Amino acid sequence: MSRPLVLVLGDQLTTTLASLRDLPDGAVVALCEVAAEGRYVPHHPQKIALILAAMRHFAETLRERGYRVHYSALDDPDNAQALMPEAHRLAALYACDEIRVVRPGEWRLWQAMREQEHAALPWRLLEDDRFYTTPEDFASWASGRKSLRLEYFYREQRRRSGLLMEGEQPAGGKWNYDHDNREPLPREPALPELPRHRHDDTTRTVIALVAEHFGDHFGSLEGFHWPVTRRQALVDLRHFITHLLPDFGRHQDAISDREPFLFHSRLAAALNLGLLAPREVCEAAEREYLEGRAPLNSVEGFIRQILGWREYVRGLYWTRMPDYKRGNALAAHQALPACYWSGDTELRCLKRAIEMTRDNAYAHHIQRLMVTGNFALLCDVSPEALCDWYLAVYADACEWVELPNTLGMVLHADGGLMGSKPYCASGKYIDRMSDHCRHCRYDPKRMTGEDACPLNSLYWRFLERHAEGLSANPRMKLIYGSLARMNEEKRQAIRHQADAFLANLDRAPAWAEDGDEQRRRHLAGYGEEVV
Ligand code: FAD
Ligand code: DLZ
Repeated sequence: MSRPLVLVLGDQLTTTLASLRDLPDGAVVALCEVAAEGRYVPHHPQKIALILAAMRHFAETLRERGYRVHYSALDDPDNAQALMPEAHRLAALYACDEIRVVRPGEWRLWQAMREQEHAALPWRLLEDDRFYTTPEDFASWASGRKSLRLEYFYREQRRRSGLLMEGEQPAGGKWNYDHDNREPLPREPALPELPRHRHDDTTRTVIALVAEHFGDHFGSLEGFHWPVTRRQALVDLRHFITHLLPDFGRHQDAISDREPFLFHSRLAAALNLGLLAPREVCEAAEREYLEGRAPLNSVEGFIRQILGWREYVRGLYWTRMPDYKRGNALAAHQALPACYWSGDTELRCLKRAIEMTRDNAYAHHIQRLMVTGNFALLCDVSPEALCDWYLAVYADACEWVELPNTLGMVLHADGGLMGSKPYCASGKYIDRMSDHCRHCRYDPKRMTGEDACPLNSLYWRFLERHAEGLSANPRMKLIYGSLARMNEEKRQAIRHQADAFLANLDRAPAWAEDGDEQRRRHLAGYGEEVV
């Protein structure tokens, strides 16, 4: 009989995980804290603390259920400090004859593990069945289609899952209620207190450990409030469903200068680590509609994010990697602005999104897409630099979901595979959807001059720069019509304004330059040249 070492990764904390089923006697389950995973991008300390605290609590749960568990703590003297070497060390220690692991959330690890499938100590890779779809399901949906738009995938998902379906028809007669979901916020939105989770000894120890080892990374540990056990994650789910879901839809696109979370669920981290299952979250939301406690526009909008977007980006990731990561359709090559690490900018919207990110390891979707994302798009930030930032700074960041959102949705660097047009916006958009401009030194109505919002001139510069590739796009016809009607004098003034802003923009040094070995291996994993 075989004696497997079952490696459970930091984002696989689910008791029904495929690799934990039907284990032979003598199997050893290993969870490994390793420095390499904390450093290959400079993860936010709250993200690292969340993962390590959740791993330690999960190991306890497994022990209580009778599994034989080996836990490699970060400060164990024998720890090899990288996932695969540590798994090999433990396999030798327990005389295991294979290593089993569920498909990891990053192509770099999956590829490295696949290369070991026929090694003397073979790695057996199992499919991750915690999603509604497997990469294989996505590939067969995508096969032969000209367009891979979310909307069609989502309808198929609704039919397959039966969620919000009335026989063959979508509940309420429409698939999508986004039209009702664009309300700005009232001046004083009534938001309930967030659940605060008690920090037990395990969590406190981890927070101190992270402060010691990763305290130099961007981000504060102070406001750590993430759920680190399934029980705590269920408290957050219940809080969202009861207090926030009814208003989730109508304020989904709003941005506040003061409130970081608004009516968003903050459940992505718990979902991505495996503390919650997408099915239970979607079904809990559906129940609120069926029992008359939440309106359809909110429930449909929320379910679409999980059943639609989350599954869709994962399908894209696994069927398009590793080429996907090399996409740079708009030929953007600039470094990240330094303010992404410091928050030091006079653009109020950008400053607040970065400060909220620093304090909470969180920003909601519209801040990611339309504030930090839009600014980076307009400043020609390279996909690599921007993706590394997003992967580092959010508690929920995992490459399978981060990369398509950043490279595809924000930067349009996949050439329009994911979105039919770039989400570029001027100051007018921020003014309409937020209260930032009231607190900003710039005027969103002005295009040029000292007080003009930089987003305005950058926006038109972006459109001019990409006219050849974008002006024929039917969804951009209107805006290119406006550009064509602008006289040359005005266009030139806007160009000067934008160029002057960009010339003075402080750019951060690429952190690959520090020679960090993990980072070099990470790049090498994607076939990039390492110099
Ligand atoms: P809610 O607004 O409450 O949404 C509910 C759930 O739907 C989320 O918890 C999440 O699981 C899912 N969801 C919503 N939007 C998306 C989306 N576009 N793609 C996939 N799932 C979605 N999400 C991550 O989970 N990890 C990431 O690394 C990540 N990186 C992103 C990077 C960029 C540039 C952008 C624009 C979006 C990114 N997203 C990512 C998607 C989305 O912004 C986050 O899922 C969301 O903000 C998390 O907050 P929440 O749980 O309060 O979400
Ligand atoms: C993100 C992360 C961090 C910071 N640390 C660990 C760790 O010490 N051990 C571990 O198993 N996983 C960690 N992770 C999550 C992994 O990076 C993640 O499992 C892979 O990137 C694949 O998704």
